Amino acid sequence: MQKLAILTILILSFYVPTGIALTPNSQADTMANQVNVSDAWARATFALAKTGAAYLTIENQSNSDITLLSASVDKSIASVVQIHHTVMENDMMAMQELSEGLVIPKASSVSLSPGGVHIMLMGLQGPLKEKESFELRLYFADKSSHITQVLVKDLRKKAKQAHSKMNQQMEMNHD
Ligand SMILES: [Cu+2]
Repeated sequence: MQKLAILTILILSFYVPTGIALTPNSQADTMANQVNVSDAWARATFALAKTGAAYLTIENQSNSDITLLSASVDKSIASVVQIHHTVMENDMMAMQELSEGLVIPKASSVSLSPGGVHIMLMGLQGPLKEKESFELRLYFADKSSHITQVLVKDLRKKAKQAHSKMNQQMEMNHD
């Protein structure tokens, strides 16, 4: 029994400092603590759409490169979330997953925008409706994460012509 008590004390003495380091108020230099995410928005979708896309700007305020590895949303929004980039393949626009993640170089910003890098929402549970919003969680290479609110905007109303061809093609590639 004495051995067990000593073991317990040993374990506790290891756990207590760790517990303090992981409190939410910690100023730990995690990647998530060193990014500023802004302008997060998603395209409103058609009623039966199975895919959607979200865009945002990530500013890396640290002096080291930061890698955005993946993202997730609640299962009530979409079943799969991937980071995609857009490439030309045989004169066609195609989307590919950035399986290694997206690097945000030190002390700079990267903007995800239509026609370029985007957060792909697959297996939409329902349409993304204008003015609604949802939480998007971004995961970085050090396993830290950051939650941002994504606002749904309807671009079809404002920029019908500019987007029509490209977005149609991008949607087709995913269906
Ligand atoms: Cu995509």
